[in-house]
Amino acid sequence: MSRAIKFAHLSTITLISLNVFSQNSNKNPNVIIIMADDIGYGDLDWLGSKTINTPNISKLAKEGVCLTNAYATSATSTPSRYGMLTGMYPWRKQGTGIATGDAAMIIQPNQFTMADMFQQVGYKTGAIGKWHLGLGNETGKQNWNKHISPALADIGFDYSFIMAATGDRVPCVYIENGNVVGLDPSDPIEVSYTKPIEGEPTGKNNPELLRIHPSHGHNQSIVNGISRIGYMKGGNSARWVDEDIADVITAKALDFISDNKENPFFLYVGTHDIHVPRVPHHRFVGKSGMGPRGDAILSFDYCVGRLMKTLDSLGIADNTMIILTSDNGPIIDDGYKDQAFELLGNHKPSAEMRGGKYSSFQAGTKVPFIVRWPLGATKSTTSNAKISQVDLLATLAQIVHAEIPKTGANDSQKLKNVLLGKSHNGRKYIIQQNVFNTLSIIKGNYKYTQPSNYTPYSDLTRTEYGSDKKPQLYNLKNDPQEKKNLAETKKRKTEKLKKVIEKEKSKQEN
Ligand code: NG6
Ligand code: CA
Repeated sequence: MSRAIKFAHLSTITLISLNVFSQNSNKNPNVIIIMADDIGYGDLDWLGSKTINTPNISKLAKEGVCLTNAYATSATSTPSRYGMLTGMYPWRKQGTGIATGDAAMIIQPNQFTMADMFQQVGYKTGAIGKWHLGLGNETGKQNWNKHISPALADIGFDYSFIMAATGDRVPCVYIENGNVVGLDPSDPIEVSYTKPIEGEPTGKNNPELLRIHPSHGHNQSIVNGISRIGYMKGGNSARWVDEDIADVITAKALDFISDNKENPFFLYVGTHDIHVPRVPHHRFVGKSGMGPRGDAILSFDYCVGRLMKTLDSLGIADNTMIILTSDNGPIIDDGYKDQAFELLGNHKPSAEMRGGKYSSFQAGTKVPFIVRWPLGATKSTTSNAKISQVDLLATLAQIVHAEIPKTGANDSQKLKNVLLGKSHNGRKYIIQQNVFNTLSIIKGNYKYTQPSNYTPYSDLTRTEYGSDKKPQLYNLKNDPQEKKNLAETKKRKTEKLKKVIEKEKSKQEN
């Protein structure tokens, strides 16, 4: 079904006027969203850092707007990316938790996406890198040896070059426009998340074959001497080389930019850095002094620099908006023995916040957020306005003069002036979600977290998940580390914030 038919409920007049606008306007910026993986608020030198040197990101930050109170909707990847791309809170929809590598497509073709929005105003749209939002119609039923459908073309992307899920999940191959890249038909791919594949070694049974050992989980199929989550067989010529992932993703992004330099484009780049397994290219090995985790941050910075330089050399940097953020907060040990704890030194991935990836404490979802657009955004600005990644869809639509259908992106707010550093009037409140789908709300200086029976702490990830059987209320201004639960003493405030969440929850998903 063509996209125009899909969104026929946008009136014909609107569509015509939008097309005319896109043809006549040369002002609409190119938009690149760089979505880092698991990079924490304190992991980059964007607000001044003594422990990590990320010169390209520092430059981006100096030339743009640093949004210091910006949030991912969720403390893990799949829901977070779902929220950003659809403008809908992921907790409204079942099945948006951390996806397996053989998950069915989570965003439905009839759902309005950020890519649809850009297409409607004449942009070329691309998604490159980590996907983690499923492919095909049915979980576990994809035929990786044929064209996979539905895929990204069905939700608004003209071009895609992706990893199906994460670096630590099979299948460990790239998929370009629905087809596995470099596949030899005589060595077909088989994938299973339910049972081992006979005759295939695993990290559990064959640790002698491993060059990197898991610390927890990650003991199934072995690819490039690293055991992963899930089982896979075949596709040897198509398997990625972990050391090259960052360069491959960057090269594809640069090609997409060069191919589209004459027309407006929207590019979503999901880096694998700094998710596990952290195996950066040998150019970065040992360079951070913090082991693979720190080296992967340097690799990330280098790739951002290459993107920036390409925009400069093509003469399109001024009218290209780069948004750099992360899908969730940081984690130190996420399942491989890579010495991340041992070599951390004084570096503080969570900055001064409590928690990290998976957590409902602040470090779970409060992420780095930089916007650089020389022609449109204020230079060298820092803003403490509240904004969520869920707002990007409506905000970017506002900037490129696109319409959003009535049933789309309902949770996304138009915050153009906030994004561009011209106003400090952000959202009234932020709603965030931890790995157990427990919701928190931040309004004014207060933060309320729903009670839950889940574990408050994991020995394996060494992370506080923020769960508590009792409701939690913190004053983030006086107590940014969320140490003093005020729920008992400030009952009215607690009740009020609880009601705001309930009201949000009662709104329908569409
Ligand atoms: C967890 C994995 C972790 C990571 C995470 C998803 C184990 C023990 N842990 O289940 O390593 O893959 O899922 O990360 O398997 S995310 O950033 O893509 O959400
Ligand atoms: Ca992540």
